[in-house]
Amino acid sequence: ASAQFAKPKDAIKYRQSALFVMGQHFSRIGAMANGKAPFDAKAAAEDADIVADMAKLPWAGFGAGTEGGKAKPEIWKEQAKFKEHSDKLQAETVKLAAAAKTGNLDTLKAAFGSTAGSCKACHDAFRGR
Ligand code: ASC
Repeated sequence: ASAQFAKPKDAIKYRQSALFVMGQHFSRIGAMANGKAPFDAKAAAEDADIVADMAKLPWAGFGAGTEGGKAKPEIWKEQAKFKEHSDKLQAETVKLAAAAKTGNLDTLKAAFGSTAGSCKACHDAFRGR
């Protein structure tokens, strides 16, 4: 997988960039879900589609020999577990995008909560500082 990148640093920058863009759009949904921003169903649906698209990308940036950044070395030692987390996130973001399309704030809140739970579970296991 790292062969897709010219240098390990590029893989690290790629995964961090995908996660950053995903986080920006996920946070906008979070602000609506938590009542810190007015609920705009159209914007939430657009944000959620971007989150679901971005959620597909970071994993290619965690190939062999790309240890570094905030990623814990455990990622490369527990690859099945890491993949479970990344698969779970992708499944949750597909549900988030569907929830956002209903235009119902309570539905969106529930999907936001379970998606955030999958972000957190992986961060707790595999993100250092
Ligand atoms: C976010 C974000 C995360 C998750 C995580 C959930 O909005 O950027 O990484 O939610 O904080 O606990």
